[in-house]
Amino acid sequence: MPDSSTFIDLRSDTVTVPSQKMRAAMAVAEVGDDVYGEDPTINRLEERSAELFGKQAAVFVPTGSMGNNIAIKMHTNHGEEVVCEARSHILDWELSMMAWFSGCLARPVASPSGILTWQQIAPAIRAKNPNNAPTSLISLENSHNMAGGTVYDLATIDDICRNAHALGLKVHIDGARIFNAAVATATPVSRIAREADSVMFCLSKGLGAPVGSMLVGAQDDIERARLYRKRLGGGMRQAGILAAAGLIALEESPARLCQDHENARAIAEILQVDPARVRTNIVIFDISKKGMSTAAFSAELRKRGVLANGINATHMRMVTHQNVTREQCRQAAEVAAAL
Ligand code: TLP
Repeated sequence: MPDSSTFIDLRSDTVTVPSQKMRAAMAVAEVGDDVYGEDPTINRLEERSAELFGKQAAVFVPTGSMGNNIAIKMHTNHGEEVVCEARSHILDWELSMMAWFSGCLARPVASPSGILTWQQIAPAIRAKNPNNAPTSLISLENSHNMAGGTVYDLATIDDICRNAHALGLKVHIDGARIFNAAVATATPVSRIAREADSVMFCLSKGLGAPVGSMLVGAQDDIERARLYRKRLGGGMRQAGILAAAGLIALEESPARLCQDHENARAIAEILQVDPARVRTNIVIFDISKKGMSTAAFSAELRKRGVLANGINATHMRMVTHQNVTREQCRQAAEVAAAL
């Protein structure tokens, strides 16, 4: 077994570690009590995030999961329905928080690409009658994690938002990796987000900050979001230390995401995954012919110095990020291909 420092870690882009520049900025960050709105570094990060996304306001949250669940809460009432793709993070990976915290039911719509269209969503919207719980929110995941980092085109998002708004429904984007989507489609995040009511994005994934996500949206929504954040225990006081790294992530990291995308395509080629399907930094591959569980496959990879997880019984995932080189990605893919 290789020692832990030599593993090629492709389990997720959440494993990235902060750069020396981030650590230096963290050490000298100006801080204050953010629950009083007095942390100047957090205030700067929130203002800059709102500006970049073309929204009125933003709030710093510890995790993407918290950001998504605050968004769901602020757009819904108990007993309502949320339309989302069938493998979306808010449905499968957030511990039923939609039910537990917001009292809402997910109405999943399956799409092989992870990308929804209005034509697919419309039949899932409950007709207004005494037998149906009202639909209040549509949540889109861009890029779509479990579909392999797939991305929305603008026309599809705009169309969903226009139709949703005409029916009085809100649209949230789980943009944990929206900067990857922006790079893949050569579109500014402000344009992707233009018609949506809120966007959550993560600083702590491909952008490389150690901790933190942002929720952006309308002023009055974000004011309510601050109360929900406090209720969930997310009032983090002198967290400007974290925001300092977040500001560097926001300004500097998007420019390098194209390298992660190229590295993912290099992995895809070796594993004979159609590279056209790999638009961002995630490669998903089928090992069902191997007759081995994904847990066992992961264990075999680990013995050979590669870390990657299964996403279900038959499919493995590799995620590229700033802390793995092209050569390491190729090496990891060769190991998996040989297996
Ligand atoms: N995704 C993680 C795991 O939870 C699966 C990963 O390794 O990819 N939205 C999307 C689309 C995500 O992929 C994630 C994390 C989140 C939200 C939640 O972010 P955190 O982990 O900060 O709560």
